[in-house]
Amino acid sequence: GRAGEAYNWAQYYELDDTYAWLQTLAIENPGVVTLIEGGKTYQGRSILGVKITKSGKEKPGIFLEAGIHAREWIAPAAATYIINQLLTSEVEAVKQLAENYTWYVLPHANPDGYVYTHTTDRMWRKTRTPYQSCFGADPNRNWAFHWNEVGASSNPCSDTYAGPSAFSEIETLSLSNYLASLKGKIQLYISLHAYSQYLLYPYGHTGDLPDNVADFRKVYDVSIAAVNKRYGTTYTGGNIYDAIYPAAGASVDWAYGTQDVRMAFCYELRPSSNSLITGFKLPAAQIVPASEELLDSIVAMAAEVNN
Ligand code: ING
Ligand code: ZN
Repeated sequence: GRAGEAYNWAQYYELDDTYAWLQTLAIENPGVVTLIEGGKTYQGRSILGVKITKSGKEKPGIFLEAGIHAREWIAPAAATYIINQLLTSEVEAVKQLAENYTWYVLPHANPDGYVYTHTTDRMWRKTRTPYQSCFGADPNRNWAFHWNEVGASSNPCSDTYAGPSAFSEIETLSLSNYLASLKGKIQLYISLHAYSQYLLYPYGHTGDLPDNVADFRKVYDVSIAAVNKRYGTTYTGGNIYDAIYPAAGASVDWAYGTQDVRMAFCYELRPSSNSLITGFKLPAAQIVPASEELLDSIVAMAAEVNN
């Protein structure tokens, strides 16, 4: 960030700036904000996040994972916006959201990749593990649930390389171990991506629908209605396989398929797919509106998940 300026949502930050901010939050909010390490990276970084217990007590968990794809900069920015709102909002619905749940938020599920988008290649998506003549596996194709069955590549140079095996990436392996350590505590798993303004639910590996698809559909409906309210932003979506494309080995499918979470969703944030804005380069001036409408949607989602 710019020297001397407080952390804010008018700009995109580098990894170290956000990690420093998370550390400050833990110091300034004792008993409410705890630093968590969701895992490690190939280059030895920490997947740093926060656990937020606003009421001071353990509540049903919501897990928010962002930045698994390095170039989708709006995702970590929106995740830190939500952290800040959970801690500071005076809006009754947001206060309730903070108090009624234990929150686990990881703004950067792929730190090595994110650093690389700042230093070298703005359009990098994957991890940075070396594989033959190329680098990285797609951390959203690397999870051990119907791994590499469809919609993933076995070519290490592909952007959707599934990796040499399920959980080959230390990022997904360590994060999955962290999630497994919380098994039974997480009610709702949310993964933030960009772009196209979609709200997606399992599965990615098959067009067969989850057993509780009627519940998913209800939650989906209220969530896309809520995202539209503030600025008229239109989201569409549905089950991953039919709404966008077949894609096996994603985090939401693993969470829903193996971890007994009640529901798992993926938001593909702004811009829309037919926007004139280059997809992954959402102007920083849109961080706030994109995050406000996302929070509106998550307020509605969390309320409906319990109905
Ligand atoms: N889209 C997601 C991707 O990993 C997705 C879509 C979401 C697939 C959830 C599977 C599960 O391809 C982007 N833009 O990354
Ligand atoms: Zn993505």
